Amino acid sequence: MDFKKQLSEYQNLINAYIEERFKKFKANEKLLSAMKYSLSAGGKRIRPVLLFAFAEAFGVKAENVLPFAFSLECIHTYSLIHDDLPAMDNDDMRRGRPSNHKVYGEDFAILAGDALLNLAYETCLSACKSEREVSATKYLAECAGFSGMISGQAYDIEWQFSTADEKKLLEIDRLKTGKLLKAPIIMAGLLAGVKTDDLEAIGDKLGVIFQFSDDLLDVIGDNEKMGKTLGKDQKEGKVTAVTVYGVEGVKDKIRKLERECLEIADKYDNFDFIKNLIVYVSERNS
Ligand code: GRG
Repeated sequence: MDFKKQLSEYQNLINAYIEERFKKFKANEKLLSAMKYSLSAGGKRIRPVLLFAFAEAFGVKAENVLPFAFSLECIHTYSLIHDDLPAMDNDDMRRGRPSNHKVYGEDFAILAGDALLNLAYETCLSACKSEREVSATKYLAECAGFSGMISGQAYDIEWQFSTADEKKLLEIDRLKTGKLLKAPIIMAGLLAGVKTDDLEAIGDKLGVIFQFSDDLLDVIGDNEKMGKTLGKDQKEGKVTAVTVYGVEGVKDKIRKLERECLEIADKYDNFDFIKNLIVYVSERNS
C-alpha cells in the first residue's frame, strides 16, 4: 500500500479508538473535556504509528496493540499539557490551538495531565493477557517515568540556559524526547516476542532525529504547520541542537542518522513502511 494511505489508516485507527473510549467515560465533565481537548487536537500520532508499524512487521495486527498505542498517546499528550504550563515552558499554543491551561485554567490542565497519565496505565493493565503485555507496560512506565522522560524534563529545566554543551544536550534529548519515541519500537518487539539490537539502535537514533528536527524547525519551521509558537528557544537563549551544531550542522547530523536507520531497516524484507516512516520523521516539516 502507498505510504501516505497506510499512514492515514494508522492515524484513523488511533483517532477512532480515542473517540470510542471517550464516549464511555463518566467523570467530572470539565475534566473529561480538558482531557479530550488536548488528546483530540490532532497531532501526528507518530508514537502509535510506530507501534502499529513495528508490530505489523513482526506479525501482530495493529488492532491488537490499540490499547498500548492509546496509552502512548495519552502519556505523550499529558507531557505536552504539563510542559506548556507557566511553571514549565509557558507556551500559549499547542497543536494549532490555545494550550490546555489557556482554555481550562492551570488547575484543570494539571488534573487533565494527571488523569491522562493514570488512564494510560489503567488501559495497559486491562489489556494484559500474558507476560508479553506486562513487559510492554513495564517498559512504557520506565521510559515515561522518573528515570526516563521526567528525568529528561528535569535536566532540561536545570541545564537549559547553561553554556552550549553537547554532552548535556544529548542527555536531555535521549531522555526527554528519545525515551517515548523509542518506547513504541521496543514495545512492539516485546508484544510480538521479538528482541533484537536493531530495534534498540533504530529507537535510539530516531529519538535523536526527532528532537534535532524539533530544534531545527523552531528556527526554520512554519508557525502554522507546527501549530505552536516558534523561535521561542532562540529568543530565550535555550541550548538546542542548533546552538550546538548550527543549522547546517544539525541537518547533516539528521541526514547521517537517517542513513544509519535505513541501513539497519534494509536488513528486513518487510520494513518498507518503516523505511518510509524513517524518511518521514527525518524530513518532517511539522
Ligand atoms: C512535563 C513530564 C513532562 C515532560 C515534558 C516531551 C516533553 C517532556 C515536553 C515537550 C517539549 C517538546 C516540544 C519536545 C520536543 C519533542 C516533542 C515531544 C515534540 C512534540 O511531539 P510531536 O511532534 O507532537 O509528536 P504532536 O502534536 O504531533 O503529537
